[in-house]
Amino acid sequence: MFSQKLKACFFIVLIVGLVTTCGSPQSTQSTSEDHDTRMEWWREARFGMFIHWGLYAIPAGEWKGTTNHAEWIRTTAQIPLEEYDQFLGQFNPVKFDAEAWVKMAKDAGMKYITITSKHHDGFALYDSQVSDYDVMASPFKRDILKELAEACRKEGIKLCFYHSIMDWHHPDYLPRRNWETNRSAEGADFPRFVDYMKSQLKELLTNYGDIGVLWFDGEWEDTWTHEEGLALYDYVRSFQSDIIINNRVDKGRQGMQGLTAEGDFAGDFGTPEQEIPDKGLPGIDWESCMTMNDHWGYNKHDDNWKSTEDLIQKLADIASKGGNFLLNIGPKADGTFPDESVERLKAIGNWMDVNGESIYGTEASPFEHLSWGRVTQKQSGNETRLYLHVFDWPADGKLRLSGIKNKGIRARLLKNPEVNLVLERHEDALVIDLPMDSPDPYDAVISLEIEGKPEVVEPPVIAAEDTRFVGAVEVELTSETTYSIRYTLDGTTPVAGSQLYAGSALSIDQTTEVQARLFDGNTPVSGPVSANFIAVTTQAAKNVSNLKTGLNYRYFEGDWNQLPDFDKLKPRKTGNISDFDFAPRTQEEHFGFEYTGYLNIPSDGSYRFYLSSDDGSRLYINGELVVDNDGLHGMVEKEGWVALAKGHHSIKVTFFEKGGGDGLEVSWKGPGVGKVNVPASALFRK
Ligand code: FHN
Repeated sequence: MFSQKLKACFFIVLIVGLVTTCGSPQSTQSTSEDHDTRMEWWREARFGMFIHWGLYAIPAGEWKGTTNHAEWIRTTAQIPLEEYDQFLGQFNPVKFDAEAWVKMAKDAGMKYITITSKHHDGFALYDSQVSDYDVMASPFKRDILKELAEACRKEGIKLCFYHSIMDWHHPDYLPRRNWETNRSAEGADFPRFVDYMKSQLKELLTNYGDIGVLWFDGEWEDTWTHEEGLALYDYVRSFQSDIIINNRVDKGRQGMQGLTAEGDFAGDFGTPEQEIPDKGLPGIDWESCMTMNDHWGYNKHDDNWKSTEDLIQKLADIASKGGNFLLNIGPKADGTFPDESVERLKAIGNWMDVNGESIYGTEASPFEHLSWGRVTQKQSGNETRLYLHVFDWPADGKLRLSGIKNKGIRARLLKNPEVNLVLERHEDALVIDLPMDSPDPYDAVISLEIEGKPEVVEPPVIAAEDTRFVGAVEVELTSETTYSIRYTLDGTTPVAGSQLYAGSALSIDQTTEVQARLFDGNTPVSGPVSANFIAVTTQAAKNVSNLKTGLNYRYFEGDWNQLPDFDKLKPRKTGNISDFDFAPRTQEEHFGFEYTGYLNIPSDGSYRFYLSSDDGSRLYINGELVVDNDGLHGMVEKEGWVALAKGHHSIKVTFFEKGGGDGLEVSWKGPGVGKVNVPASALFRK
């Protein structure tokens, strides 16, 4: 009847998403047993501190009046090497206290610290015998990593190193920055750079004791190859066989979502950056790294701090998907942590003091989705302890854990563990009576012990082309189980007497809330799932004629941190182009485009549009903003929708690139059209 490994997913199937296929992020030599053994402490830890610190803390994000820089400042402000090296003579963090740093991490509940031994600027935070671009060449003259290693050993915290492959200082590193026109690459020898990098890694792996993780970065440039990545992985492990290495040692990382592509790519875990995977990926180790504000390195102007609530809920969300959370601190030039970081670390530590067991050593939730929060779990003998992370406290004091078949044994608040809460079964759910007020403003955790391993029955899936429709929409109800599906169209919860789904799609022609639920005969065995379908009317097509193929474009150059108002700028170039292409650009960074024209819509319907860009972009239809993907970021996708009548509609796409990678993809999905890039054949101009 029900196979535990088969679970219907609780979501509306709107598009056939790209399923991230992950290679087994293994080493080139290790077996899965070796991998599991090495990962044990890391999987137990779940929570670590990232530290981005170096010469860039001195300008603190500001350069000649621009204030949105950080650890990339040498590139984003295009500072010539000799000018940047002035910071070497100024680096003197007299308030640096390794013990205090490690205590703050430990008190926050963090089990490891990953610090930049060398970031892209090439400056080494330790005493390197193979470089004079290190902390010993600064007025500080103390081996920061040595002091941290001592303090970590004393406090039982794992010390880990972030090491950048990309190096903007070493003469042998290639490529040069494209704006460094006066810094010749004459004589540069990349293999000699690789030897230098390996010499520094040997220093880091032989002079600072056991290192937990080598966290590589800066692997994306073409000079670094898959073959080098495989070799570097084995090289590092030749010094410390138990060390863990992230997937940025090689070339398998898939952008900012960070997981490892299919193939023989080296790396022990995936590295989503500034984001959290939609759901856990069984058997895949991954760690989300995030800033507390918007910068990795210290920026004195950046006040966009994530709240303590947000950070604690992110920690719970990540753990509920089986991942680790690497939360960043960008220390100031004097060696202290920003006050706002200290404040958040303390608050997180207070929460971890009570609830740490719901994070450490837990595994991903057996539930696909819960409206009130997240779940983590730990097996203990033939029982399971489920940790219910309640973000939204139920107004009626009744917490429902739907679709669970197991017998409930005991429920207690971690904040008040000596009190057993009333635990009852009601139909498909275990229901826990809670006090009227939540004991924690951010995430109150309930420990629920159940018999055996979790047996969960996910609700049916409500599948449709879109939740908005013109005319009518076909809605299918599916489940991977063989339970029967009952549904309602009036927003009420399905009961034994509700309509039985006969297997053919429901045709909905007005705004309707559909609810569906699984039944074993007359007994509900899953919770309900609901979806709102909204009837919309189309925007009329434009009355245009004599159109030509392609788009008009205006090309701009400038240094922006968000999309500028291009109407207030003078374009460097204008013309027409077949589609959203960067061909007219004359430089790799600091440029922008505005594309305008008409989009030919094949049939009346509700259309979703998607923008994937690095950096920011926006899409307008008939003058209305439909997708807003503005900002400084990697290739991130945003979407929007609009109902359009068959015919031509005006389209405008704006884009800017600041620095680093760049890209722009404009795609759409509509009646009978799966998600595809907008074809040039649909683009027209006057
Ligand atoms: O370019 C770096 C950036 O400075 C920072 O170190 C982040 C943290 O993972 N990694 C790279 C951007 O993806």
